[in-house]
Amino acid sequence: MAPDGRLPPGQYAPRSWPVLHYGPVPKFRPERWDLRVQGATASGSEGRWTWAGWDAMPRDRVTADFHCVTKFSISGVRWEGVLATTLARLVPPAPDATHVMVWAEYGYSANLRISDFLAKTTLLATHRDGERLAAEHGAPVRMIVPHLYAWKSVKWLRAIEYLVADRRGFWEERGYHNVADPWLEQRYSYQEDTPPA
Ligand SMILES: Nc1nc2c(c(=O)[nH]1)N[C@H]1C(S)=C(S)[C@@H](COP(=O)(O)O)O[C@H]1N2
Ligand SMILES: [Mo]
Repeated sequence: MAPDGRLPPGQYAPRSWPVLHYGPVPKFRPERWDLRVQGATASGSEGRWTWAGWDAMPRDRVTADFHCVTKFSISGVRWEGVLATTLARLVPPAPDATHVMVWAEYGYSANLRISDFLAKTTLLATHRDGERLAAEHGAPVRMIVPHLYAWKSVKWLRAIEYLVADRRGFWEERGYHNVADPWLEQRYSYQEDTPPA
């Protein structure tokens, strides 16, 4: 939301929070779950957390709006989880990393510029409004990138891959915008040919 309470252009506030995703809701099996930080890490080796390790990580809070490209926006969601900047301190990207691919269960993915990943409000969330995320909203961990359209807020997160060259994720390959700034209404990939005035 803008300071005066406005939503980005073309967005509306629905009565309740929709559940939206492609494919089935994965079953969370703590003993099989891990979270990996891979690709172009500074050390050259991968970071990996088990569920017990991840759940013991220090958590921060971010309150932000949530904007889906199908035009619903949810205002003032209180998220809690591990800041992306915290993760990047623990497993730093190589100096030449420019983007990240965020990977979910079943191969869903979304790409981010490293600057969007390292934004102050980008969070690997386990909680919303003080409660653990529901399965359909991405439990146990989902990405939250509040300043971009919500297809970048990957549910059922399993890996962060640092990239030295950009690659398009699941929706970015299927006609959605590579960057996805809702204030610039960057909805579709054809808009990439005509930069905003
Ligand atoms: N793994 C995964 N994450 C996903 C999606 C998906 O299909 N798979 N859909 C995205 C889209 S388009 C939106 S709008 C939000 C919806 O989040 P919600 O269901 O918690 O409202 O999840 C995003 N994260
Ligand atoms: Mo969406």
